[in-house]
Amino acid sequence: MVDSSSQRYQFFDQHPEIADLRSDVIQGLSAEVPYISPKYFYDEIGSRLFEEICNSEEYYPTRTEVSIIRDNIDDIVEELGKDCLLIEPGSGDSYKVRLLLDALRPIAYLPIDISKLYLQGEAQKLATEFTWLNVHAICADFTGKLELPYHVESTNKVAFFPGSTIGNFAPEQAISVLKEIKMMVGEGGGLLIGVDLQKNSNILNAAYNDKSGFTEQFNKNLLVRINRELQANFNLEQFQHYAFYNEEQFRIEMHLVSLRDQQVTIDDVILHYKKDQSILTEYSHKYSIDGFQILAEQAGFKIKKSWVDNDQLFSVHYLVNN
Ligand code: AVI
Repeated sequence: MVDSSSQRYQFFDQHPEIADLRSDVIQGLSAEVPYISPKYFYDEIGSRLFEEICNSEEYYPTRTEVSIIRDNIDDIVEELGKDCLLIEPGSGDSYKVRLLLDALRPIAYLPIDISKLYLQGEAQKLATEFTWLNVHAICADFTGKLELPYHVESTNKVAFFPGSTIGNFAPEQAISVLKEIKMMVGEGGGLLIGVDLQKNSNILNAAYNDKSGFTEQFNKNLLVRINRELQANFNLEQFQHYAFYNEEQFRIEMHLVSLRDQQVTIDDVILHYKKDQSILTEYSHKYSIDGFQILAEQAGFKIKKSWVDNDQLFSVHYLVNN
């Protein structure tokens, strides 16, 4: 294991504000259109279920993005330029960055994640695995202000934002997230980003309704988590996973639908649900290549290059700030 005092591994704690699950959930569930923020999917069980989703036959985004990066790695490296400072907001398990590291040889890799222990574990693993790599982990919330812990003048900064996580933000919010990343990489910096594409709704509906039921469990795990952490009494049998592609809005919508009139308590708060009333849990926006390029331009980026797979399922773009 790499020692945290060694030069190659450094850890910077920006002490992100940890959201208050209780007040967020009660506020969301009491709204006119009840919702739970998708950021609460990712407790330990949810993160494991998400991995299962990514490996499922129906969920094409992960394997397609990986194959786009593998098939175009030389081209990608040429665009990004060797010796960059590679920054990954919301780095999670850092699985995809492994595809880039050997070819790109960045001067340092800066994973940013809100989950301190998970980030430390993953960052130390990478520093052990890639014996030449400087890993400077930053504990911060990437949806807030993004500030690097030190100043690098001479190197180009490149952010890596894979997985179409940008799709989980409504377009106006997505522009704000892109703007924040643009400020962080600064003049001359860039962003390598994965974006899921609009396509036949059968493929999309299947991807969010896998036969093994991982997405259903992932969705319902929100209620399991709320029951456990907030002493609530959601009956999992009385809520149904419902995910569909909204063709007018170009987005997957995930809901939990109440199967009957019912009452749920969270601690001392009582919530009422009518039969068929839904709790919105996630949007996953899908873009056309042009549509995403316009969004990126609205955030002030220029499109340097875009790559897609042969079936046009998914896209990877390199955007620059100059
Ligand atoms: C993390 N995010 C990009 C996934 C998506 O496809 O929107 C989350 C997910 N929700 C259900 N399946 C996967």
